[in-house]
Amino acid sequence: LLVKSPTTATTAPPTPSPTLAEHVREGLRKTFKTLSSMYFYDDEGSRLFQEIMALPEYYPTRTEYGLLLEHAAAICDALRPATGEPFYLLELGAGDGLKTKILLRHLLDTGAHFTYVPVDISTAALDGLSATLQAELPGLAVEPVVADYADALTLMASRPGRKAVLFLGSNIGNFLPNERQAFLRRLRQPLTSDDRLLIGFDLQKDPRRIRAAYDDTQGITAEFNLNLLRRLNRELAADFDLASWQHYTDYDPLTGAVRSFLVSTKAQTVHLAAISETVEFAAWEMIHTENSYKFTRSLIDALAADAGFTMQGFFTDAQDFFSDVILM
Ligand code: AVI
Repeated sequence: LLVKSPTTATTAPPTPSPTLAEHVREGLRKTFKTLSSMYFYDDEGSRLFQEIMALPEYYPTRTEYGLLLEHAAAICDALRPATGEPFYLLELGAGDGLKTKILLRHLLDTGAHFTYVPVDISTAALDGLSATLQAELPGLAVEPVVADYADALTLMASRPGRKAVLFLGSNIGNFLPNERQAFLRRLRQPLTSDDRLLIGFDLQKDPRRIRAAYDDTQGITAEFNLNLLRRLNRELAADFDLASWQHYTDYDPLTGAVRSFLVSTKAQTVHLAAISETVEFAAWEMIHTENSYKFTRSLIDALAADAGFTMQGFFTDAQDFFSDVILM
């Protein structure tokens, strides 16, 4: 079992982790204020995201689940070596493993020899996943790696055998275009022409359907967004009054981006004691908190080519809502 010690630790205020403090200070000093969506996922945020994935409006998760079920055989054939030799199935971002289990089960049922390597920066996420997998798929070999994605890939590159890398969900959509490009190029570096990469991309569709997925009627996505302010109150000793903030989201078909904001409903001053910052907000001023890009086939082709990948397979659901793409 290969388990590195966790790289992040949550500490009580007023000793914030330097990255959160630095990012928040920088983001709230900008002319158009920003906070990074990577800070959504504290315990409460991760719980809310689980709720989002089950919402009627949030189609990506259940669509990808259905498409993996439908195309499991073809996807697994593309991921495993044709010769039947052992390989590594790496997954970037552990999640709850619900979608991954479709592929794991299919591979086990068809006699594949492989080790599943879930990669995450959260030890807790990996521990939870490993425990479920051990109970549900006792025959599975699991080697969790607590690391940054690129580091994990570099680490595994020294092992012999194919590396089939999964990046499911539409996590790629949360990067800005230049970050996305850099991320894919970096992933490509440690991989060889024998390796494979499976990435999930949410596709452009009826703009109203996309918008609704990020502004559900039960207000769970709003809670998820507002939870970021709760986190700053707790971890940076801030005094955001949640009653004067609202969730706002919009889809821009020109760029394919859903953008989410936190809106200050009145002029107000916020103090962040742990980083000695005082921030003024005008009435209806916004903090940009998230981008969720939606793609087209031609955008995906261009992105793959730019990073030095060849498209080996393009799988979608019957409605063309979502795609899982195999790159090599
Ligand atoms: C994690 N990520 C792919 C989600 C998305 O769809 O961009 C996060 C999310 N934000 C609001 N709803 C879901």
